[in-house]
Amino acid sequence: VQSAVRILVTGAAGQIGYALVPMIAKGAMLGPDQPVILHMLDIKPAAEALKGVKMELIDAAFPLLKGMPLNLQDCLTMGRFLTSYGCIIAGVVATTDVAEACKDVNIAVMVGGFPRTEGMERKDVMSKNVSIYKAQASALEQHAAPNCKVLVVANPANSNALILKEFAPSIPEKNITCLTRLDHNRALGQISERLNVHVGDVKNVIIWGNHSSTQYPDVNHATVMTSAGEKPVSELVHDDQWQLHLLNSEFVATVQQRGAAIIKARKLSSALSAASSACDHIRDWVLGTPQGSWVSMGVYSDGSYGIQPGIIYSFPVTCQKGEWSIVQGLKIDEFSREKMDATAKELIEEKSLAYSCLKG
Ligand code: NAX
Repeated sequence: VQSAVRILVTGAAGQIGYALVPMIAKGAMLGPDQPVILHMLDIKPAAEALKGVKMELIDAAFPLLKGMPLNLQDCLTMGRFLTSYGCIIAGVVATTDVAEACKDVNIAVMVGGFPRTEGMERKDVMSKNVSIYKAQASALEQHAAPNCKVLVVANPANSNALILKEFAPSIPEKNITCLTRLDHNRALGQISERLNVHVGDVKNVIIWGNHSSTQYPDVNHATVMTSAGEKPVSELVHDDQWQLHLLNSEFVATVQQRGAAIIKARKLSSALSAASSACDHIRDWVLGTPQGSWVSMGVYSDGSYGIQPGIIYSFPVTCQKGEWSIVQGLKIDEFSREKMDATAKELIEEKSLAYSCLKG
């Protein structure tokens, strides 16, 4: 048996958490053979709901959560379960204590946050989340395993990740990322639907910038595998009613507004697709992207493509041996340049808002 990986999910009693933890336990994040110890954190008012999630995880009898003999200290911290063989095993920590939740975690998926409710100003939401992410950064800094990989899902995702980076200086900046993979997957899904091709045959869309409505979903480099070989999406849409110019208008707007469309239809925000994308993000980061394809991740800008360093910006990346690298040398046309700069500008503004919230 491989040694277990500890995965923290914050906001685990929420709707994304509820969809995410079973996916992790079934192997969607790290593969079907990797045992995991799930650390689930939520706040005190959600403690009962969190307990319920833990009960369901036990009831689902997921093999990856079980069968791991641990040392006595682990068992005492995490509660005890008896296997049919009578040995002590443990696989789930459910807690409202942030230090306990962060203890020795190898991967942290930060879903918990303060939601924007009706009538709330942007600054108020930012202020609430900045303080949550400052506190959780310190807890990860003190208690997580060295080289812990962090994925921030909670909004404003890019700025929350930036605050986390600032207040967890011992975690390498390359280890702190935010989720734009849902937007990436939405773009793949749109192309697949519109061109009537298998989504697995579409690749290399890009989400540039912020996980907000200023994001720029870019299909200029996207391709589809056809019976005649790999074809650029732009070439294929010529033969379709979905005209090329729509790629720069309707397609961009559909992807940017997809979250709002889900809320309108479901009366709740995206949960299963967000959870599944979080698994995709970590899986590709840890296990690598397939040869010739890239994915979108919110990462700390190093100045690539003229994007100001010091913000967390979504770029196309490839991953190998647990490290991401920004895909270099892509041709950027004038239209794209404008969109990429507009979303960077929004992130720079968000950064100064976040810092003004920190000062109080
Ligand atoms: P829910 O409100 O259902 O769940 C959030 C959970 O976080 C709740 O259980 C709450 O008690 C908990 N929480 C609040 N403060 C906490 C803290 N300090 N520590 C630990 N837990 C805390 O929201 P849900 O629909 O699950 O969405 C979670 C977050 O993901 C939201 O911020 C949402 O905006 C964001 N999203 C981000 C996406 C992305 O692609 N980056 C897409 C989906 C989603 O909208």
